[in-house]
Amino acid sequence: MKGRLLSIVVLVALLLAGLSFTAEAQTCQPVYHVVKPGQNLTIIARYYGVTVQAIVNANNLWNPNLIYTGQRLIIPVNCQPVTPCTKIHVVKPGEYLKLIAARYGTTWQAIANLNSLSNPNLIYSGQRLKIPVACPTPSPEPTPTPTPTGPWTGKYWDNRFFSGNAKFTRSHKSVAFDWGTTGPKGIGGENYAVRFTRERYFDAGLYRFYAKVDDGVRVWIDGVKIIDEWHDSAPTMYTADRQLSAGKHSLQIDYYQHEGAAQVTFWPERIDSGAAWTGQYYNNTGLADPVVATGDYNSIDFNWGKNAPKSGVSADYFSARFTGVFHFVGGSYRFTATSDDGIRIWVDSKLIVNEWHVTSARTYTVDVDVAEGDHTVKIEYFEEKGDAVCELSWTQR
Ligand SMILES: [Ca+2]
Ligand SMILES: [Ca+2]
Ligand SMILES: [Ca+2]
Repeated sequence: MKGRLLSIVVLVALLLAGLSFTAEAQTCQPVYHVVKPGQNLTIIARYYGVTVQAIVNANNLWNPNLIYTGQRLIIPVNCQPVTPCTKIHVVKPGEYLKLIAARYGTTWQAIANLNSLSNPNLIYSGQRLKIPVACPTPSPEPTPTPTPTGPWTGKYWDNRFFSGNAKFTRSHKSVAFDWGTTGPKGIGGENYAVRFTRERYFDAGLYRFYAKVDDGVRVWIDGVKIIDEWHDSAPTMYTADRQLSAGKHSLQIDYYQHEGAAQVTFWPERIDSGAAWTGQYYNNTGLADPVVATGDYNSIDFNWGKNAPKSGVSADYFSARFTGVFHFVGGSYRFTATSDDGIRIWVDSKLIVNEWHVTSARTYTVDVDVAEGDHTVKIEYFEEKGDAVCELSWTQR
């Protein structure tokens, strides 16, 4: 009789343990969201990783565009039944279930249940028991360190207010984006903000900073705000002029897109009289010393005809070298050169035009990818006789 009673108690205990375990395993708390000002269903759905339709269904919303601040929404988050995690314990001599349970911070009933022990008092040395343990929280996917591909750091928020943490960070060669209505990858086409930062060297001089955006933009140099156009807008160009000392300066561009199309392009340009090009002339066609004249120019746009380019230089059988450092925002550029007679052009160490021969005036066109940054452009030119022409220009494609 006593033995039977004990069996019943044990059985009830086992049943209870089983029931409570089952209940725990299935527990899935409903998630509620209280709508805050400015939030719409798209934002809320994205935040919880569910679809707008799922929220609409869960709340019987008749018009998904009509939600109000303070409204309490059920969020149908994915509710996975919890699978208990276990580890194996090998029973040692003298151990009993309660002792083992205490060691693992569980109950003997839970162990008995998990191992379908018909008699929890009957365990033996060497027996392998499954022990319910807390599941290790899955370590978050290691976020791959973005490979630095450029001097700009872009931090992207999926809201217009830089609120909360940035969704991701990317590096960029330049700030020149036309995202249209699709938006940056991983963000969507509307309601986002990007903060671009970098340091760069500037020669001393007067610079014009250009920002062409849809919608809002703010620009800082060394922490001083120089452009403040924080409003919705069709694509608009804003500029600000600043005198800079030689050295490194920090740049920050805050940008936001509300709705419709989106673009942001930023670049600086030196606008003071600091001549862009320096030139040296030689009285031979092979750039052989000595230099017989020099000149500073803002553009290479020479049509000397039958005249000499400068006093001290012959009208025929001369050569010249022009060099300048220019800032490129990065991308594909079309270089157009016209020459009578020969011309060679380099961007940094890359020879992009090599037409070192006698000719009447001819125009050469070449498309070159130029990374964002300062680049040295060098022209070598020679005139044999007759007319003399030397011109170079480029445009971003
Ligand atoms: Ca827009
Ligand atoms: Ca000539
Ligand atoms: Ca000629």
